[in-house]
Amino acid sequence: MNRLSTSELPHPAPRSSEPGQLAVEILERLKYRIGKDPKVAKPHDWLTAAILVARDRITDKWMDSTRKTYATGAKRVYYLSLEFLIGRLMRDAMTNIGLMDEMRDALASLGVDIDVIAGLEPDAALGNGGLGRLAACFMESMATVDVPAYGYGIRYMHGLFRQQMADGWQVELPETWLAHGNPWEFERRESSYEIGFGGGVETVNIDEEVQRYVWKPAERVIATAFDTPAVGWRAKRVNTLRLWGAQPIDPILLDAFNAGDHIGALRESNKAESLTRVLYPADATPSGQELRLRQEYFFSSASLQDILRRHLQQYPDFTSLPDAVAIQLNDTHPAVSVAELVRLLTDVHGLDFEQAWDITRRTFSYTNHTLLPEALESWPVPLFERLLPRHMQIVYAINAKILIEARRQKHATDEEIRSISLIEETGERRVRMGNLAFVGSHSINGVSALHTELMKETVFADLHRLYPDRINNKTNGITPRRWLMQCNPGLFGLIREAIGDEFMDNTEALQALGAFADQADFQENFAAVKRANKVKLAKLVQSSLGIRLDPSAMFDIQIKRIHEYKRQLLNIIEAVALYDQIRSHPELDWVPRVKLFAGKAAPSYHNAKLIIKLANDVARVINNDPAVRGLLKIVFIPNYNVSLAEVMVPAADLSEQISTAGMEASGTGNMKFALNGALTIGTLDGANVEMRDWVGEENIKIFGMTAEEVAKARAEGHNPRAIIEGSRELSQALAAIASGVFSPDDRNRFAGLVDGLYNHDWFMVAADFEAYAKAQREIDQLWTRPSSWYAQAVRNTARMGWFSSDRTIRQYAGEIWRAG
Ligand code: HBZ
Repeated sequence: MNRLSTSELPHPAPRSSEPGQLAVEILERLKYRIGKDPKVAKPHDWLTAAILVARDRITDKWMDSTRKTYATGAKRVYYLSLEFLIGRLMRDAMTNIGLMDEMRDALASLGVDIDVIAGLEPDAALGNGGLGRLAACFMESMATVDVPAYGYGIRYMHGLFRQQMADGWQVELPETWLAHGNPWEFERRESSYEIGFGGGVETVNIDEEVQRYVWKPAERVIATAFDTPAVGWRAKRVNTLRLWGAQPIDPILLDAFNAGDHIGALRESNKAESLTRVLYPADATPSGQELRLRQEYFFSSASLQDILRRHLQQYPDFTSLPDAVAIQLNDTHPAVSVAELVRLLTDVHGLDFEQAWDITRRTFSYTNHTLLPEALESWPVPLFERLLPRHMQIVYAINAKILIEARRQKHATDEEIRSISLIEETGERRVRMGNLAFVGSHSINGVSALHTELMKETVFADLHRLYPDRINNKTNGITPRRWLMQCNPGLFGLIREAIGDEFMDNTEALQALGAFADQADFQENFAAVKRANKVKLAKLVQSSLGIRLDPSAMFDIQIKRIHEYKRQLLNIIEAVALYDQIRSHPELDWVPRVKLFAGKAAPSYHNAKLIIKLANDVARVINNDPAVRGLLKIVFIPNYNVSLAEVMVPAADLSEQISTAGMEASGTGNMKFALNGALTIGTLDGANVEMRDWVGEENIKIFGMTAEEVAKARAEGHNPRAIIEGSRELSQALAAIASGVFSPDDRNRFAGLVDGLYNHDWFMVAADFEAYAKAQREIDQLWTRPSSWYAQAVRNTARMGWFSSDRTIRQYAGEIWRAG
């Protein structure tokens, strides 16, 4: 192969996957796109150059995919989500397009280590937690299973805050993922739409019978598209993630500027940019902020205008919309879309209300991710009316229609009418976004079997009685590319050696690994891979926190948002109890354990932040007590994000999935750990229930109250004080925490937290403690029998194939979207 020198390089460079050719292309991008000589190029420049090369290859496939969608007239799926928790894209995109090995060689030939530059790519953290990460897994799986899909969201300039620790307390710092630019995205100035806010509604008489409504917004901003390719496995298809940025109509108010008001001249500009400046960091308590509603409407309207424009390019009118288009609402955050589509179809495109409503309902479907009452979105009527006056009218019109139908056809009682109404009438009048999303959709799905059943019995009980065919289940999944192949190359290689390649295209073929579960030599190899992953995590902990971990100890990991219902507190209290036991019984054979935690708390969530401080306070005392002899270590790793999860998940021996039963809609971390050969200790909650069914109850440690028992205890009133007083271990642990053993500088710091357990214990921490501690000691016993432990671990990996998001997406496509 003759190598071209950069000086004789034709432009554009010919395409070949040969590493020498790739190296040429990298040098070409470095010179012409970044303007750097290789001699002075910084690691970041190499990263950008490598991404640009990969992006060009991807772009060819991208255009093929778009052409194919047009040519076949295939139905398009639109996934509307206020969050996409993507993480890094380089390894993902390059693996999926089959360029990873050649790129590694090409960069090496230029003296660049791909792992070093890959580590410089910032995480795109445009999401809070599970809901946003699910959207990212879905983008990859929709491309993989060949569904023509677009993700729509917001291009936040600042993603989820960076978490730092200051003396064990969480401190939030701004995140700046765009600081070095974003080589993945294409800005599309031509795809821009006007978005209005406020103002009033005028009526125009078209003729004697027909009236038209014209919304005259007081404020307007421009939404501009930024497109990022979403590459499917083996680059079968490349879809588009379209994120909206905001721009002012007048970037500078020249009159104001010329009058000397240089700050006021930027008013419009600042106002527009504030819309997309930052991701709201609350994951379970939607903030009642006006800016949040503005964000929701901004991205809903831009997305729908874009969808309608694309539709009219291919079809004469909108009667075909429900057959050509499926729009999935990711939780209620885009629910205002229901009213916006009705508005666009009636006011802008001249359809009558009945027709518009019929099209709307047949086009939308809605996914619910939570039953927590405080997390269900609703907006005060006065705010909604002021910001979106025309939408308020439409919400009333929809409500009237639904309520009349409910009374006349379904003989709904007054109480049922109150509960299904789009307007909350008790106390301050509010628009209920969950009810709006429900009535505006033909499908409403939960994200695990248990969660879906509870939806029918609780939040949507009355709507479900009226529309019994709408609620269905789609159990969540995870992409096996990121969460096995890429994050755990050791295990991936071992599996391939054992069972061949089929599982790479069909994750359920992992079943074949079950045959190896009891083989001693396979177990040894499996354990060696796990150990190597633990060594890698231990190095990270050593270098970032200066804590030395023994990789032969059991790595017991709980990583997720910090929330009372997820019960990190239960885990910490158990650690305190164990600490006490180790000190009281030094003669016993304690199993060495490292309990690792990571996760962010919503900045306004007082108790969650206190729980982080408690973890750090307890860690300091236990880790420095010589009496513990290193048998127990506690580590809280700051700034949890997707990239950190990619290191922690493969290194876990034990996965903590211990939410109060009935409260975790599904969980997806639970799936990642089990797929990577960790055993789970968990409650019968969310998808844990289905995981137990798949891996077998002998291969998962389930403990504690059921959802039914929790509901009963809450309804009948339970007595946590009696429970605590009945458990010596628990009362001693709580006494130690409450009296300041771990907080000598502020002995009362945790008194309130402990009081909450004595007085109401809403999350059943005390109620589940004994069962949890017992389950942990059984886990210790199993650990002392490595062949039994690894047999179970291998079976977990072998039996988790069903939890691939490819399966989930096939179910959405077949049963909800009727696409692909
Ligand atoms: O969605 C999570 C559920 O808690 C989890 O059980 C499930 O697996 C996952 C995917 O279905 N929910 C969230 O992550 N929710 C949010 O992040 C959220 C964000 C903003 C809000 C409310 C909730 O205003």
